This record gives sequence, structure tokens and C-alpha cells, in this order.
Amino acid sequence: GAYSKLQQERISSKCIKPKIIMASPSQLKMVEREALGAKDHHDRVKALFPKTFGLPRVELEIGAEADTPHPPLKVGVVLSGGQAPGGHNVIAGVFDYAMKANPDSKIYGFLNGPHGVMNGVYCEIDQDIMAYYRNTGGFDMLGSGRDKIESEAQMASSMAVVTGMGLDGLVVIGGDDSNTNAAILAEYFAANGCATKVCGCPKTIDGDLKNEYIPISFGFDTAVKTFSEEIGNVALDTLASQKYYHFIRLMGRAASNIALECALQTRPNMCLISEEVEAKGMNLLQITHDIADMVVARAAKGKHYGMVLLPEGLIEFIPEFNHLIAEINNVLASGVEPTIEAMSAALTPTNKAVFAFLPKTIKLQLLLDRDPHGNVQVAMIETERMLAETVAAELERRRGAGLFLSRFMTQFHSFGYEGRCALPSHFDCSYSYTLGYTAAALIAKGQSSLMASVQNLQSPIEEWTIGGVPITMMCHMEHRHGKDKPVIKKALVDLEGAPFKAFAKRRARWAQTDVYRAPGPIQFYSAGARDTNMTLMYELLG
Ligand code: FBP
Repeated sequence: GAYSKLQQERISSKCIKPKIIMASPSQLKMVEREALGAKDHHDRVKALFPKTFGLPRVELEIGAEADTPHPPLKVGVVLSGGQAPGGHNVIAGVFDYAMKANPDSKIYGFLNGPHGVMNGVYCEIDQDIMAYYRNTGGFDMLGSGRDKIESEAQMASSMAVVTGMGLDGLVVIGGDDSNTNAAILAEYFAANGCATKVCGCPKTIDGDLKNEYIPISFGFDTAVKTFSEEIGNVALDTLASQKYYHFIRLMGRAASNIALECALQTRPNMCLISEEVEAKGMNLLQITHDIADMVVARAAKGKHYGMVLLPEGLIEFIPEFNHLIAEINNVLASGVEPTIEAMSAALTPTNKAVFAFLPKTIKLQLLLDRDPHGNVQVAMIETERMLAETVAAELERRRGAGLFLSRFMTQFHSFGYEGRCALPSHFDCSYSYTLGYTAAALIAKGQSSLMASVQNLQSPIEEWTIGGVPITMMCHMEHRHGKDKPVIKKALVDLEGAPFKAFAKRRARWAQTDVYRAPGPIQFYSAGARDTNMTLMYELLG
């Protein structure tokens, strides 16, 4: 086969499991805890989920119930949104629960994301297929997709599909939007007399789907370890060559959770955090000056190299940039030619000044690289190059004034896709598996609109606890595409949280000393193999 020796070993190795899921399914007792409302806009969210709002949180414990045989289960699984390491183990968890409950159970995998649910495109997952994907990275088992089941027709067709298949439940493996979608589907099914239950599992490398009951999303741990390995290696390279400033952009859409964790792991000279940029109202000029100040101070110590990390969402957190982009979109829509001269002439004074400050390549990108609606594609902007160019221009200005006499040579990297399908860490293998197992257990107990919740992660894996939390409890109202919608609130970097504080306390020292840390590749068999990430540990232990 195509598998390497390590992949083969991982597939056949046993995932470390919490004691609670080693019990037989019939020994699991469900205990109802307090009912939970919405994160915010309580009444408005409640009005949109008349059947499923205000459900109690539940915990699964080993109880003294009789060991009675469970009827066969029929469960569908769907992978939704961006890939994240551990997805296959969620499916393995669902599969193993259902088979342990009754060997005549059936597990179906919908293909290519929610599109497969709406259109009834699925495959049956048997022991052989499952065995081929255990502990492996990525979503290649079923494929994924970013479709949303939104319209009445899409919900009706999804309902017809799951009813036709006779599903007891559907497990949605996705991020904030996909789980919001799961809650909407659960409500729709409940309101329309469909017996299929819908439960979610928290997925995303971005680490922005978490709350007091969901300590982390699966995939984050493996992705940050993969990026940190690469960053650590680049750091040692630059320490040896003493030649370059490396600017590294890290995925994570809006949230800077990934960048922050990578900084804690590797101790770069600088790491920008979008949430802080926004909170302090920093503009491009200030960010440029901060980096230039660091370069000048390091140059004074004879250091002409360094490491700068930045989150992919940075630009959207700089208010002046958003204003500029909005005006560019309007100006282009009014038919002005997409040239630098024509745009400069058309912009209002403040935006014109920001535009003038940008490097030429970025100006052209803003004018020419547009989506099918004609809008600037902010996510496509290579922020690392943009900042390096504005810093280089600032350093030249300082050189002219005799304030900077050395060199500033740069290299660029962008890490994202290489972490989304990596072989999952022990943490992600166990966490994902436990999430899947829990989701199947919740469905077997007739629960719907809950997200699987695995807690006590500060303790050894064997001691983890499991349960379910109403998805609507995580929702608030947001204005999207001109409409108010209930959505799960994204967990951005908390500037008052322990992970950010740990970083903020140390960053001034990291800027000038080279205490780069190279964590190396993810370990499966040696010391530290069970270690999780620093963000989670700071959050759980302070
Ligand atoms: P999810 O929230 O769907 O898990 O997406 C994660 C992510 O990797 C982001 O970090 C990134 O911005 C985006 O997906 C990239 O998406 P695409 O795969 O469409 O290029």
C-alpha cells in the first residue's frame, strides 16, 4: 500500500482511551445537569429554537444499569469544513460505540461534507474500511466540504435522506459554523417529526471553538505541533546563518490562537496577535515601527537576523485597512480603472494616505486580485511580505537619517495546509476518538442538538470525563450577509487569559535574546509523547 512504516504502525496501534469508554455501552448512565441558555441574546436565540432551546447539559457516568442488549444503531457521520487531524478517529469512536452496543449496527459516512447529506451521497463504513484509517490524519476517508444546509429545501432534502436511511442519528464533525448548522438541523428535524438526532463534535485547527465545557477543538494540538516543528527548525537555521529575518504567516482565519501557541512553543523575536492589535487600535504604521524598532535594537547588538510570526487574519483586525478596502470596493464598483494612479486620485484623504503607505505589490494585489463579486480578497494578501516591505521602507528612511546602518534581508513562509492532515498526536487521537464515542453514546440515549464534551483534560487520558452540552448554549446573534443569524461565538485569543499573559510576560526578552526553542517532530513513542499543547495547559491550570 501507500502507507509508510510509521503510518502502518499508527494504524495498528491502540489509541489510549479514557476508562469511562472502556465500559460496555449499556453500563453508561446519563445524568442530567443544569439547563443552559444562550451565550448572549438569550430570548432571540430561544425564539429561533423552540424545540431544542434550554436543554440540560448531560454527563455520562458508569452506572449500575442492567447489562441489557442494545438494539442495532444506524448512525451517519459527516466531516465538514477545513481538514483537521483526528477526524478519522472521531469516526472510529462512533463506529466502535455502535458496534459494541450491537454488532448489527450500521455506520454510514456522507461524502464530501454537508453536500453528501443534502443529496444522499454516502458509503457504508465496515470494519475493513475503518481499520485502514484509524489514527491517520486528514479527512480523506470521506472528503469534506464547506456547503451549508441552510435553505428550507436543503433541510427538507436532508430530512428525506436521513429518514429514508432510517438513521438514529447524524454526527456533524465541524467547526463553529457547522455546529451551528447541526443545531439548526436538530431543531428542524424535531419540529418536523423526524426521529433522527443530530449531535456535533468540535473540530478545527484554528482552536476557536471552545468554552467552559469544550476545552479545545480536535486538530489544534497536531497542527500547532507541526507548525512549531517547522518554525523551530527555521529558527535554528537563522541562528546558524545569521543572515535573514524570517516572516512566518500562520493559518487560523480570524483567531490568533495558532500563532500564540506557536510563539509559546518556539519563542520567536516577535509574534503579532490580531486580537491585541484590534484592542489597542494599532495601525499599519505602528506595527511597522514596532518591528523596525526591534530590528534596529538587534542590529545594535550585531544581530541581523530574527523570527517574526504573524496570524493570517491580522489585516482584518487593523481598522484603517478595513476602511481602505471598503472604499476600494466601492470605487472599483463605480467603474474607476484598476490602476494605482486612478485609485489614488479617487480615494478620500485618509484612505489615500494608507494606500500610499502600502508596497506596490500589495497595491496591485488589492486592485487586481478580486473575487467573483469584484471584492478584494483580503485572505489572499501575503501579510508577511507586506509587513516586510513596509519595515524595509521604514529602515531605509532611518538609514537616511543615520539611525540604521546594517542590512535587512528577509525570507517568507506561510504554514497552514501542512498541519491539517498530519498524523494526529496522541492527544488528538485520544481526544477525537473519545468525542466520537461520546457523540454516538448521546445519540443512543436519544439526545439531540448536543455537542460532545470531553473534560478533565488536565488529568491523564484514562481519567477524562464525557458528556454533552446544548449547542444553542454557545450561540449568540450576529449580523451576517445583511441578516441577523444565530451562530456559535468564536473563541478568539483572550487578552486576559493565561496563555496570552504568559506570552506577554516573556516577549520583550525573546525580542532581543535568541532563546529559540525547537520542539521537533510529534512524538509517538518517546518521552513527551502524551504532552498536549501549552495553550490548553495554561487555560486549564492557569
Ligand atoms: P475550519 O474552521 O473549517 O476548520 O477551517 C480552518 C482553516 O484551515 C482556516 O485556518 C483557514 O483560514 C481556512 O481553513 C482555509 O480554507 P480553505 O481550505 O478553503 O483554503
